[in-house]
Amino acid sequence: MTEQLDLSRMRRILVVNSRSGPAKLAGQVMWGAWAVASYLKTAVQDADVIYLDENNEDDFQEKFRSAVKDRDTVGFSVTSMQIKYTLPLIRYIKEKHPGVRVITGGVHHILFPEQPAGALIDEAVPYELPRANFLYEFLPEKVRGTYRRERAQVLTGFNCSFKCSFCVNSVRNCRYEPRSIPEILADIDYVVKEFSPPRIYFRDEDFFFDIAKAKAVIAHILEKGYRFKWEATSRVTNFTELKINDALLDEMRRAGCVEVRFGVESGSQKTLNYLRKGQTVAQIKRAVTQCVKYGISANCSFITGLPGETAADREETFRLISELHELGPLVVILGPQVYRPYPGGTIYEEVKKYGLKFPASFEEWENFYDNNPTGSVFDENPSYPWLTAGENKRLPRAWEVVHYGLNWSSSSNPVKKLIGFWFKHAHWNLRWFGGPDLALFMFIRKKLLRSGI
Ligand code: B12
Ligand code: SF4
Repeated sequence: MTEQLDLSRMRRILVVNSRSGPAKLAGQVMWGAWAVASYLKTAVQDADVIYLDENNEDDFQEKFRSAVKDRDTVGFSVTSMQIKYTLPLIRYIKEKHPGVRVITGGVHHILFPEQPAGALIDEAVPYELPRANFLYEFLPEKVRGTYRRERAQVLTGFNCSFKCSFCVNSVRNCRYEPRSIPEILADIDYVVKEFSPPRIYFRDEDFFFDIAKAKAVIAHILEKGYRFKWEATSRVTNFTELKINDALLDEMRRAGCVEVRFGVESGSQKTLNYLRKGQTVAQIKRAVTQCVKYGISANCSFITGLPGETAADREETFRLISELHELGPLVVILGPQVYRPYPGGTIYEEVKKYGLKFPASFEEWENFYDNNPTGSVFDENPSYPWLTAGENKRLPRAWEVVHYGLNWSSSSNPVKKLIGFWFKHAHWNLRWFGGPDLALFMFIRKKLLRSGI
């Protein structure tokens, strides 16, 4: 297989990123599709490239139908959850404009290179395209608004060198690839000048993996006197004397760092080893404590409901959550989310042995997530064979108790604090992930969120 896309037959190109679920992810940056549009615009001679992201367009269908009319090639970026929304667009092209060449690429094909793409697709690309600079002309207006009002994003690195057993990166068999420092600094300068964002998220699987790059970014922010706040993701193992030591933490704080995100995952060393996280509970505690010492928020995400995880392992996770929460309001807990067997990682192979069936061709994925909770951010009603009926029912409620109990109990808003106090003492401390009060609260909460309150 040659890992090179034939660019000679394309010039008038449309790059499409469909939605991935009933709700659009408005304001989110779709890096894969943006990377593809930027690359094709740079690499194809005299290219005329249109970029459409359904998440960020109000009248997407009309725009899509109008754009496709005079294109020679349409490229779709697809994760598995997008297939349901991508296939109808492809069918429309094949019906109305059969001469247009349809190419699909993205994470789904990288994860399932052997699966037949079907007759509707002219070429399925199971590898990464080379990456050019991200061209801001393709950034949708809705995303620009988010950059101005809330938070901009700057991509500082691709992929990851670790091989955690639940993570897609272990399947991609990739290595960490930092973007070059001049490219990153130029991006920061551009974003500041163009959007004056109050906050920047440095998107990277591990911003501090390449510590020279992280230090260059921090020095640049200080030197330029930029006032934006920023956040980044780190492995807890970076918090050592040689990497993120006290001196660097002090600089990070002075440079506006307000949040570090950690994939803590579990408080059980046995589970951490099973996940091949390459981190210890002691390292987790040290990293979070160090952030708090320097006034930086530590966002800690957790996972539960894994095959082989016992009640005792789970209790160790719950105890670690409590212990970190007690470090104060700078500690924010995300989850514990119930493990979702997205394709990828060695655990995915393991769960298939429990009898979970996954589609065998591109088109079979179309309706796979309709009655399957694994596609949603928080699983509402899983029925995993490795969990008991009670666990399947209660564990998905744990994050609600943690968020509206522990996190809200640290809030400065008196109403949230009161609600937090209730769920912390009446539910979390008793490990009670259910009850009519929680159901009623979540019902009201969802209604309010839907109406934008
Ligand atoms: C950042 C990120 C996000 C961001 C941005 C997503 C995006 N589409 O760019 C946000 C927060 C919005 C997000 C949301 C979601 N994400 Co996400 N996300 C990631 C993450 C961590 C990195 C992706 C990234 O930015 N890579 C950098 C870009 C440049 O690389 P790339 O996307 O792979 O694109 C390259 C190639 O794939 C190829 N390519 C891509 N598109 C195309 C198209 C054509 C035509 C061609 C030829 C080539 C090609 O060339 C590109 C350049 O080299 C990955 C994990 C990972 N390491 O992949 C998960 C991941 C992609 N996300 C995942 C999921 C499940 C989701 C959500 C469904 C979560 C949810 N329930 O809401 C949504 C849906 C996203 C969507 N596409 O609509 C899964 C997808 C699993 C799967 N089977 O497909 C992943 C793999 C994580 C995981 N392990 O579960 N995500
Ligand atoms: S979970 Fe984090 S550290 Fe592990 S492979 Fe994935 S991105 Fe890398």
